[in-house]
Amino acid sequence: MTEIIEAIKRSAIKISKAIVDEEFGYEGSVNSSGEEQLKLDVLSDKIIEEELSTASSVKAIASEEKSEETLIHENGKYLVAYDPLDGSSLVDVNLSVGSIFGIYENGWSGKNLVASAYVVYGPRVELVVATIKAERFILRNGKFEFLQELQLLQKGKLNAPGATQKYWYPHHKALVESLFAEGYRLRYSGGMVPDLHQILVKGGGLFSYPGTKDKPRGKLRKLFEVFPFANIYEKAGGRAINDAGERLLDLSCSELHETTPCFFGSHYEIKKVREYYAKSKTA
Ligand code: P6P
Repeated sequence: MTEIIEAIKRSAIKISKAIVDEEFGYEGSVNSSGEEQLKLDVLSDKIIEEELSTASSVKAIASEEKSEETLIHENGKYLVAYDPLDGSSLVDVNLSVGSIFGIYENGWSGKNLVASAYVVYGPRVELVVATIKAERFILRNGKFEFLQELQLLQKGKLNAPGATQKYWYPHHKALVESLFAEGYRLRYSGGMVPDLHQILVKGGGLFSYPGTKDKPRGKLRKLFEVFPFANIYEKAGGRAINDAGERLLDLSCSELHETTPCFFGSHYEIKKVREYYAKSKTA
C-alpha cells in the first residue's frame, strides 16, 4: 500500500506542474462517458498510469478517462480506480481541481475498497489519505508534510448542493432549502474535490449530488469518485449514503462507470437527508 501512496504523491507533483505549465485546450477525443477530453485530462491520466505501473502491488488500474481496466502486474494485490483530473474544465477559470483514487482488493465494489485518497490542486497542493484515519498533508519544498487528522463535527455549517436545480425532485429541493433556512452557507464550485475538501476541513455540512429528473442515477461515478470519498468521510467520522438511505460503501458496482446519487456529510445533515427522502416515499 505504501508504494501506491508514494506513486500518488509523485503523480500529484507532476500533475500540479502540468496544470501550471501545459497549455489549456481540447485533445479532440471523448472519454468513456462521452465527455470531451482536455489535453490535461489525457496527460494526467498518462502520468498516473506510469507512476502506478512502478508499484508491483498493483494488479490492475481503471481510469475514468478509459472505458476498460488495464492489467498491470498479474500477481499484484490491489486494484486502483482513479479520476485523474476531476473538474478539469475549472482549470480554464483558475478554480481548484483534483485527482481521486480508490484502492480495492479482490473486486470493484464498495465492500472491496480498502483505502482511498485525493489530491487538491489549489493555491496549495494538498493530499488526503484514508486507510484507518483520514489524514491531511500539504506539499512544501517538494515533499508532502503531515498537517492534521480530519474529524467532522456532529453538525456543520456548509451546504454544497450539486446538479441542475431545474431538475431537482421536490423533496430534494425542500431538503436543500431547509438547510439554508437554518443558516447554512452555500459553498459550491462545481469541483467535487475542493467542495468536499472544504466541508471536511471546516468540520462539517452536506455535499449532495442527487438523482434528478434528467439524470435519475446521478452523475458521479461509484468507483472513481463516490466510494473513495465515502471512505474518507466515514474515516473522518461522517456518513455517506445514497438516495435510498443505503451506506454507499455497501453498494455493489455492475459496470465500471456506474453512477449513483450520493450524499456526504456530518451525522445531523445525513439524518435530514434520510428524513426528507423517506417522506418522499410516503407522499
Ligand atoms: P454539476 C465535475 O465535472 C464533476 O464531475 C464533479 O467534480 C462535480 O461535483 C460535478 O461534476 C458538478 O456537476 O452538474 O453540479 O455542474
